[in-house]
Amino acid sequence: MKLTTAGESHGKALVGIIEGLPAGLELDFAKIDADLALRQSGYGRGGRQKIERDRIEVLSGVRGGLTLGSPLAFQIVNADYKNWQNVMGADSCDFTQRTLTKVRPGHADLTGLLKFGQTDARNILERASARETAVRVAAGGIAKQYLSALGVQVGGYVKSVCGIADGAEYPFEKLAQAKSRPLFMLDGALEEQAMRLIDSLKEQGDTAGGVVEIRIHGLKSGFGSCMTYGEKLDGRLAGALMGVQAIKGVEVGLGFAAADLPGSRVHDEIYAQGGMFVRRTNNAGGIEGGMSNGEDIVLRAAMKPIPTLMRGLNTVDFITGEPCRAAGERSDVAAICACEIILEGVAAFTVAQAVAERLGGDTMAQVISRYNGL
Ligand code: EPS
Repeated sequence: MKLTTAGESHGKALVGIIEGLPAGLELDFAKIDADLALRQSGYGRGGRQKIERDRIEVLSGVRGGLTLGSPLAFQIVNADYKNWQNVMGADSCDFTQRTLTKVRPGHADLTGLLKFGQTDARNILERASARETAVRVAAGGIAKQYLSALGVQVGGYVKSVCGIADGAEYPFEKLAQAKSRPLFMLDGALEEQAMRLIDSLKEQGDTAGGVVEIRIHGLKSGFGSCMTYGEKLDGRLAGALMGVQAIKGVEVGLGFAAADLPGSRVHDEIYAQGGMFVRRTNNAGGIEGGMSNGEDIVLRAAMKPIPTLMRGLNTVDFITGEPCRAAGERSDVAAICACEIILEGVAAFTVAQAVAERLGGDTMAQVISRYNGL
């Protein structure tokens, strides 16, 4: 299973193509649109989300709600394109409009300009923009439905916003409640503090990041492999999550905390119970030897603060070489809720890939029967 994405932030549309889906997977597009709406939501988002109403429009690979086994192509139209046609038009455009040369520290602007031999960071930022993640949410929504047919669920919540951290652990069933909250946090008092912090950062023209926890629930053991490094499920998930804009760190299970503890307090002891192997803790985060072990897969990812600050950071104009403040037209103060739903989708797609590699299957019925036979 493979996903290709295309599209610029203010171009006509974002596009995705998924190859390798089996035939006969029933798709509920309303659920995918619900995830797309969640990506646009959350306290601290900026003006762009008032313009867009992201929806998946399937172009090929599905008939009457059932996949055909052919490449599934889809688009998410950029409503803002009508305001940018003269700047972003593929056939003709005005290169003197909406140029960006006051390169933003922390963004792709400067390194992208140097690498691709450009003079206007518009040619870099349009693709580097996190708007591309809408495609990964839609593809992740399809992967969630593939996994759901096998009884595997994906959930998550926001654990911290700019240092305001929830140290509690929650059962998987509780995580869904986060989606109806303003910052996808599960502790109301901490969430309130985080919202006030976002308010004050907004006043100061500043931005915030945070930490998100993602869980995969109900996956049988043995997905991924200990035999080759490229097949290790933890490596693949970490790589996929790190491939999302603004992610600077990923942990599995105890993660970095495991390095500070003796082995006796880290490794999940194994017991026999009713003819089954069971563990009473899940410090490994559901992955041992690069393979799922049947426990919840627990991933945490750190999102850096958004690099477009309305107050501007010190930088240098790429063309004049003069010191200046970095560009900042409109931006999100925090996009941690978007990050949560994006990472759910990316994790779901990565697990679906591992399932498809192990089980194959031309039809969804074959995939289900092979999974049930494990
Ligand atoms: C985004 C849309 C963009 C940014 C954001 C993600 O909107 P705008 O038209 O205001 O640039 O808000 O892009 C970035 C974070 C970035 O680094 O470029 C979206 O829909 O997610």
